[in-house]
Amino acid sequence: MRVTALAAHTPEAVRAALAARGWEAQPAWFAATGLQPLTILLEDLSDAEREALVGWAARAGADLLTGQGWALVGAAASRLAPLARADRVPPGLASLSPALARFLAAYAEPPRRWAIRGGEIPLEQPVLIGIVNVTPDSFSDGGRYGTADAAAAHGEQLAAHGARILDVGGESTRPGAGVVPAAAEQARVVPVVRELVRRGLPVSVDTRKAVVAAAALAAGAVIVNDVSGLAFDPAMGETVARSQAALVLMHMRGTPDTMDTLATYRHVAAEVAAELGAAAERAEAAGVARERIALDPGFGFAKTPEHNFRLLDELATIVALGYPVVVGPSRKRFLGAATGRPVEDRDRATATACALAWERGARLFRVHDVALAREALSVALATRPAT
Ligand code: PMM
Repeated sequence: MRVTALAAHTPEAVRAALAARGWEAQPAWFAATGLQPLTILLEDLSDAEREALVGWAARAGADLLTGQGWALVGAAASRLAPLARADRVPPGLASLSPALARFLAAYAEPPRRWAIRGGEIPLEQPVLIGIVNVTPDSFSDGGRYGTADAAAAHGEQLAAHGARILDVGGESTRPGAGVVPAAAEQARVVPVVRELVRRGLPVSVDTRKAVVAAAALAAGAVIVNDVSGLAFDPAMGETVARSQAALVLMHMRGTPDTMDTLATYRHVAAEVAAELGAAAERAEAAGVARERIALDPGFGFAKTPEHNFRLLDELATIVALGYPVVVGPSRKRFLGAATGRPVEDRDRATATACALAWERGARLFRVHDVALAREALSVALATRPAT
């Protein structure tokens, strides 16, 4: 007998093994995704639910680790599936079904498109978002583009390097930064948005303020990138909903002024996922359509280097929420912590982080050096096409 261990971190190895043995493409794919090992963390369980879970796991042959109010369930996706069906779920576990059904649906069918104002962005290939900062004090490129024309020319160059979207920001969000008055931020951002739109380029506006977002949208922006995840300005959700723009909800805690003191997590990936899930619910309650929302773990915002690396490695937990995932590791301090490189020499580390994030399910990449990230992502794409 010959024994070969297959790679288990994607369904691909099983699919290929079945295809090599004569299985048709579609059944091979279904069988491979069904065999995929999944682990889910259940919290806020009652004693009765925990007992019902122990009984089910013993019958289903699932692995279970459990403590007061929580359980970790490990099983093949096909074994977990009955728990997600109202007609198949064992008595006592009904409250589990809706959330598990949402997760399994997103796992089986990840979003293939992101709806933006006036169109959509396919997610089969990495989507590069080029950074156009028009701030005098951003941590890596502050003060570089003094006029709208210079900033727009830079944006055009990023587009030539492969940026699908240009993200224009007029307020530095580096640690400790204060709030820029809305009028000043608007005066920085709007002329650049207008100029990029005139050149035919899709623009995202990086702002926490509804009035700035509204002005940028009026100038032709199609996406709002809110680093506060709708927590800063109560009017933001409705402003985005009314315009039918797309919305990036980034995770942070507090404000750039206070965030470093709030980098306290017991389990960073699970907590960030829960907080982003709540932000998405707020956005949907304000009227933003689900297919217009993308989520971003917010590298560097209220996170230590260790938190950022845990989050990067466990990005699949954010992806499992079922929205397109954006990452913005570009030139950030945690990459310096790993490489010893200063801020102006972190583009290779950024490109590597992007490739790792693609592998874990991120689809959009907000970077300064588009050409380098694109090159790294083309290798990641060739290794692991989007499924
Ligand atoms: N990082 C910064 C600003 N805006 N937006 C999103 N969606 N994700 C990020 O990680 C992010 C962001 C700070 O970096 P910069 O000063 O280089 O723009």
